[in-house]
Order: sequence, then C-alpha cells, then structure tokens
Amino acid sequence: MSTSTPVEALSGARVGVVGLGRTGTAVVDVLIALGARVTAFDARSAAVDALRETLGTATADRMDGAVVGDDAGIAAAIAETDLRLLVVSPGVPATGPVLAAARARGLETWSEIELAWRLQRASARPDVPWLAVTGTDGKTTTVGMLAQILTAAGLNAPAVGNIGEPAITTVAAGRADALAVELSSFQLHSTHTLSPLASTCLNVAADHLDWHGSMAAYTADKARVYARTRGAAVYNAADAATLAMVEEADVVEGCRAIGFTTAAPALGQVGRVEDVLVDRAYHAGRRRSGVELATFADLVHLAPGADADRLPAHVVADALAAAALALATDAVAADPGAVARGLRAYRPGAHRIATVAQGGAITWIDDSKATNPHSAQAALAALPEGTGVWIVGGDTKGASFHDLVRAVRAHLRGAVVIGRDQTAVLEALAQQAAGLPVATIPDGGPQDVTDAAVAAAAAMAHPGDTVMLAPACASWDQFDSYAQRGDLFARAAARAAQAAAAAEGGLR
Ligand code: UMA
Repeated sequence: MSTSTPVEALSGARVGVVGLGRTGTAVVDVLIALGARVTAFDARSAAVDALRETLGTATADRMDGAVVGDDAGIAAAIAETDLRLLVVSPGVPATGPVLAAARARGLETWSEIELAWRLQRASARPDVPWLAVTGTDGKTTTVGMLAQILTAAGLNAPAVGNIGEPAITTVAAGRADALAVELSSFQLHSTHTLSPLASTCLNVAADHLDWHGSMAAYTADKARVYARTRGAAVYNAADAATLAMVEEADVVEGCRAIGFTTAAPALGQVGRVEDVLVDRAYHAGRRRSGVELATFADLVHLAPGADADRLPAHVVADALAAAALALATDAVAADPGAVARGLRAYRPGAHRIATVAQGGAITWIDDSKATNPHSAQAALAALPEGTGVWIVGGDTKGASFHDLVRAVRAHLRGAVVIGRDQTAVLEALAQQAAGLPVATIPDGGPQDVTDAAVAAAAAMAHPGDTVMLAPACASWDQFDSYAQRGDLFARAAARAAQAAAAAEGGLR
C-alpha cells in the first residue's frame, strides 16, 4: 500500500472519512482545519447530525458533503468519488466492503492514528515521543500506569488512543511532552509510518476474529505495533508469540528487545523478586545485578481488600510492562524513582472489576470492560466456589465460550444471558455447565435489557453471593459502549441493593 501523501499535501485534497463516532468526529475537525475537502460517510444519519452539532454549523458547512448508507452503499459511493485519501474509523472491519472498495481503487487508507502521527511529525514538536501499547488484555491498565509514571517524571503525558481520547485531538492541541498510546488491532491495521520510541504487545488471545477474518490476521495486525520502534521493543517473556513478533519486527537500528516477567528477571528484562519490581534491562550495572524499581507496597491499592498477598499477577505484569516502556524515555531514565511514584498515583478506570453496590449481603461487580472470554475468566475465577451470578453475553465477535465456561463453572451459582444473538453463549453453558440455572433476557433497549438482567440476577443470588457483569463480549449489539453498559448496570444494581437492604431491614 502506498503511504505517500504528506500531511501538508492535504490542504485542498479530497479526503473521505468513514465512521463519525469519537474518532471520525475528531478527524473531520482536524482535516477541515488543515484545509482538506472532506466527505464524511456513516451508516447512521444520526451520526451526521451529531457531527454537525459537535463541530458547529460554521465548521460543518466547510465539508464537501456527508453520505449515509449501509456498508455496500458507502463502498459504492467511495468507488464513485474522486478521493485522494480515506481515513477509516476503527469500527470499519478489515474484511468488509468499504476497505475492499478502497483497495480495489488503490486508495490510500489511514487510521486516525496514522493521521495523528503524521501531524505530530509535521508539527512544531516533531520529536514528542510516542509509547505504544497493544495486546488482547491489560492495555488500558498499562497505558494508565505508563501515563502516571511519565507524569511523575515531570512530563505532560496523557493516555490517548483506544482508551477513548483520540490521539489526534491531543496532537492538534500541541501541549503533550510524550504520549502513552493505547492501540487496538483495528487501529494498527491502517497505521503505516508510526515510529514509537517504545512499544509493546502485552499478550495475544483470540479476539475480534469477525473483524479481522482469522487469528493469523489479528496477530499480524497486533505485531504491527513493533514496526519502526526506535528505543525499546518490549515483549512478554511468558507469551512466546510476543517475543516472535519482536524478533520479526522491522525496528530502527539500535532498538533493544526488553522483556517483562513476573519471575526473576534475566539480563535484558524487568521482573519480580519476591515483592520487589526489579530492573535488569536499563541500569548500568545490569550484567551483575538488578536494582529496585518499586515494591508491592506501591501497588497494594490495586489488590482486593488492599491485601498485597492477593495482588493479581496480571496487575504486576502490567506494572512491569509500563516500567519497561517508561524507562526508554530520557526523563524516567534520569529519575527511575518515578516508576514507584507513578504506580502509587495510578487509579484503575471504571468498569474494571469495580464493586458498584452492596445490599442484602449481595455484592454487585461491574466488569463491563471484560469484552472477551479471556478477560472475563480472570474476574470470575477469583470468586469463591458456587457464589457467582454471572451476567454474560453481547456481541460475541465470533468467539467461542466453551473454554471459559469450563474454567469458571465451579465458581457459579447461575448465569443471566444478555445479547441479541445468544446462541454461542447458551450452547457453551448447555454443554460445559449442564444443570446450571440459566435465565435469558429478551432483546431490547439498553435500559430494558439492564433492568431485566439485574432483576433476574437478584432473583438468583443468595446472601453472600456476588453478581458479576463480566459479559465476555462487546457491547455494540445492544449498547453504545461498554461504558454505557457498565453505567446502566451500576445504577440498576444500586437500586436492587437498596431494595434488598430495605427488605432485610423490614424483616428484622
Ligand atoms: N460506522 C460505520 N460503518 C462501519 C463501522 C462504523 O458507518 O463499518 C460508524 C457507526 O455508525 C458510528 C461510528 O462509525 O457512527 C462509530 O465508529 P467506531 O465504531 O470506529 O467507534 P468510535 O466512536 O470512533 O470509537 C473508536 C473505538 N471503537 C472501536 O474500536 C469499535 C473506541 O474503542 C475508541 O475509544 C475510540 O475510537 C477512540 O478514538 C472502544 C473499543 O471498544 C473503547 N475498542 C475495541 C476494544 O477495546 O476491544 C477495539
């Protein structure tokens, strides 16, 4: 694919933008400021109205036009419009007709990340370092920790990208000293020239197979995070696939491969010795010994019940990955104490194993961010045997649930299944958890689905149980986002908990 158009050449050029959600809206805004002639495409007319509202009429009127149509309609319109470049939102699937039409026409296709990177390079501060994080699980935590470590070293370093803040908005504002960038496989698919200072793929497990078409295609897009890395390509010593990606990556001369491990670190790795996070990759005496970066005391606020003995291994791994990336910057290399200070300052985002209500001796946990089977498993497996009421289902993204159900069966009291198409989840429950009580929730609007699921879960739960929203699926079939799914759940759970507490009070 050609990647020849410099960002300066976009003034006066005809550019198509597909998808007018968070990403597309930010992209249209920047492209208009650059003087491009923008045609916007979306499947929903409401998205065009929302774009106009967000940008304001004066800016929106500077667009060439907006086309509303289904995938095939958008593909046909792209084939007919004389575009110089197409910027695609992450939701536009690699295997769909829109990208096929662009390929057939030989049209350059960029992600918002590609445009943001080029804008950065053409800006007054072209050397602001980007630290890029991908992986199936743990991206958001790692990027959050990374941003805090960089901030503790005195940098203005926001967390951007898939985390919810389009990178292009931050780059256009021009104030950041460094960017901690969460990248999804969708974003990486159409990113061609990004050259991060440090990069990592934390792990790879099956996810988003419908979008990519196959596990091989998904893995290949994840591996793109390492391309052109300048300082440190960080791999997970416990996941051989990530080391293979680093070995095969076309990095900049002089870039080092650095591992992270929750075991004792070998030379060239950061790792863990008892309750100490240790650097054997960066400091001058690393051939002989490691030095302390932080201890479990700096992470204890992330352990259930603030008990350091229960600190989940994946939290330690994410902290080590964040440290390995951050130490590639001059600021943190000169002040390694920023690792411990940053980890202490880090607070997890919402919707990640968050206790949202308690009442009638039932605990309600929002893990709406568990959007694939792999990440749901960790939360459910931590529950005592037979005490979990599991709210599961949604947009399956082509995943299989058999391994997950088998792994968590012993922890469950019952399951409440949501989602427009429940076939895959129900099949796995029937085959791997025969006899487990299961309630199914009919399709409906976000509020109705949530209320019905919470009522069914409340009816199933016994005192001492935990109701856990860990859907193992994306939210897109019934909700706007996993955040909306989690927020609605938290509110409904609070009402249910209050009612249960009041009933308990009444009985006494
Ligand atoms: N649309 C089309 N045609 C398509 C696909 C989408 O017209 O084929 C339109 C929709 O009608 C809608 C708009 O595009 O109006 C939505 O675009 P989008 O789905 O790309 O979503 P954005 O609002 O731009 O949000 C995206 C990420 N969403 C996805 O990857 C699906 C957000 O990641 C990210 O925070 C945001 O960009 C930041 O720029 C969310 C996510 O769930 C958190 N990501 C996946 C994950 O983490 O598993 C990858």
